[in-house]
Amino acid sequence: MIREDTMAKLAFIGLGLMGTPMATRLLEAGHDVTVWNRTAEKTKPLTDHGATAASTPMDAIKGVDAAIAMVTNAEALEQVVYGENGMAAALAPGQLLIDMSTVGPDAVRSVASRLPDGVAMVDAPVRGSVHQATSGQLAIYVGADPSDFRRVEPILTSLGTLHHVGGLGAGAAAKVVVNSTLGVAFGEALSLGDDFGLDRSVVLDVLSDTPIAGTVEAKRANVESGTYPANFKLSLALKDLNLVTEIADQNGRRLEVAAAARDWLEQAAEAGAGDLDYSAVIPTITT
Ligand code: NA7
Repeated sequence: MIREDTMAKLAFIGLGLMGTPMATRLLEAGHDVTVWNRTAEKTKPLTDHGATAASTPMDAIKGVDAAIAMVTNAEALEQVVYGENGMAAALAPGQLLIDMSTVGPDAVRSVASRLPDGVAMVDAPVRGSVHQATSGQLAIYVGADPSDFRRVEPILTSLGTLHHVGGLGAGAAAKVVVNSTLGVAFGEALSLGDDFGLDRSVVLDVLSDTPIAGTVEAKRANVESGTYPANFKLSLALKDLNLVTEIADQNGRRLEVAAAARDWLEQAAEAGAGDLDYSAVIPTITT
């Protein structure tokens, strides 16, 4: 059980662009954190901050109150839970598995359905990227039973603002809904400005005063410099738009805007932009 009067003992699995600042914040909040990452070198910044590095996910979760996974996709989550030396082999009654990756509700429920008796699962994917992860300003969409929500609240609060959106899987669903708006409207607006012969900086200025202002502000430097260092990888945005179009397909629905966004992202990924920031879709649209 999580000791509400003290800090928690945690395992953090997955030290990518998001996992590294999130695990760092949990350490800074005073939690006792054991980390594991597939590429072992990435544990160094965390052990420098006082984390313990484990050699397998199974070792990482021994004796912890809760294990947090922050990995690429459903396949990676499956691997760290049920793969060789995965967490499931050592998860014990009373422990809690918190998935903060964006994998969709089906994957969350599938993982949860096979956990050992007495092990609870919560889905808690996040909106925001490296900057918000570093400053503890993520939006966290939590799918959990009320009692499990009360258990995760004191842990996740140092990472951002929690939104308890329903039972298991609801957090994952809310995140897919949020990312369905991860659109390409910005890129299309820029290309339209180009077609009209407007100056790029004028177009950026006028778009800064519209409902897509947040995106314009966050990505303006990328557009102006023509460089797209990853804050949120384009390949992950494509994964999310695939989750959107899959659920729509299952319901016999065609979401035209999401389908178009997915197609643009796929073209950019095929052109080699998968590891760049998702805003690297813009040159695919504008050229
Ligand atoms: P990154 O920076 O691409 O990091 C992905 C992490 O997932 C990284 O630690 C990877 O380990 C790990 N990973 C990927 N595949 C596997 C497998 N098969 N087994 C174990 N670990 C794996 O992504 P972000 O941090 O930006 O995003 C994480 C999630 O949040 C994602 O769902 C986003 O959509 C939202 P590596 O370092 O490559 O060895």
